[in-house]
Amino acid sequence: MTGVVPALGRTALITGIGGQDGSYLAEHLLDKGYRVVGVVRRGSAVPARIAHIRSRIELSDVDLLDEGRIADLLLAVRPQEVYNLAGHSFVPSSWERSDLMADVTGLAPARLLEAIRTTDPAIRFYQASTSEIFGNALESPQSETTPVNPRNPYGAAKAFAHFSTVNAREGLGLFAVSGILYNHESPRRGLEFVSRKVTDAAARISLGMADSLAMGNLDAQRDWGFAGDYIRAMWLMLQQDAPRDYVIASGTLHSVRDLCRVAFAHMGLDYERHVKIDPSLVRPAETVRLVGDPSRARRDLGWEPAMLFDHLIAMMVDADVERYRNGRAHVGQPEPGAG
Ligand code: G4F
Repeated sequence: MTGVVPALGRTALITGIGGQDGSYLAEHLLDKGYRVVGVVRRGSAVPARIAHIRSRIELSDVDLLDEGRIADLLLAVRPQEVYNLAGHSFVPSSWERSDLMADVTGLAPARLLEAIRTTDPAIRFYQASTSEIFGNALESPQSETTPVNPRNPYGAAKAFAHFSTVNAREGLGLFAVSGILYNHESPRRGLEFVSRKVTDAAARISLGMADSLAMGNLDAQRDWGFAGDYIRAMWLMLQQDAPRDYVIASGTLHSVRDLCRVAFAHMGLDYERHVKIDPSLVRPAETVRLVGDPSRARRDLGWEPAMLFDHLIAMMVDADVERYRNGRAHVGQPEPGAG
């Protein structure tokens, strides 16, 4: 790996740099003058989401299941900050191979923390946690003190990673934080996720390329925000004097029906004429009313989401329409194993 260390002299390592959040975070850190090193899946081509910044970042394909190689990578790169964003993130596919989910999403963060402890305990570590750890939430809205109660293999693996991070902080004294992020979307979101599935369909239907959209539970509700806002919070968490966990959320619930209504209306369409329910897409163990209370982030980090729901969805529809009109490459192909 080669690269000029910028004047700021700080280096960040991002696992999962080729994903939605990794690509936005890499841009953010480059803008701040960081040297950025990314870990990508072994043998994969340079992901489309980071093609535009490829010449400004360094990439490594270290296997996150191999603790020895992770330690070697840390010694070679010498980062001050590590952002662990790698792992599978599509909830339904976690039921198919829960063992793989546990290995990559659950255990890899523990291996990273152990490698940090043995190579350079001054490294600041960010773990991408999720509202799915609250699962069948015991209170609403959820905050950093809400009991963890996951409802699927993905949430269970993330809960293990979350507690590994808390324990590394409280037991080993590492600067390790867990960002408990609620759903966050963008034009770079994978097409298997509901926001992008709907905005892509609204674009195709408005352009006469399709006529209908098969959906699961329209009454499911989520707390949705813009990924570009949420990665700012990740960075802010690692700039604090003391490490703490933070809920990052909009604090507002919308239904999947609202999402369809807003996306289709943006193109002058009535969603009820195009959306069909496919019972096979309805999830057996749906998490209910996951809505976050981001008060601690607002208070400590000065963080606020800048983009609200309607604007976010309209922006995503516009991006999909433009992509089809210009025949541009498709960003956000479903991740391996996604249904
Ligand atoms: O977009 P989704 O697939 O996201 P989900 O399951 O909430 O998970 C996302 O957010 C979590 C919290 O940040 C992350 F931990 C996770 O990694 C991922 O990023 O589904 C959202 C909602 C669900 O209630 C689902 O049942 O949309 C509902 N839904 C209804 N019809 C659908 C569909 N979801 C999908 N993907 N496809 C549908 O046809």
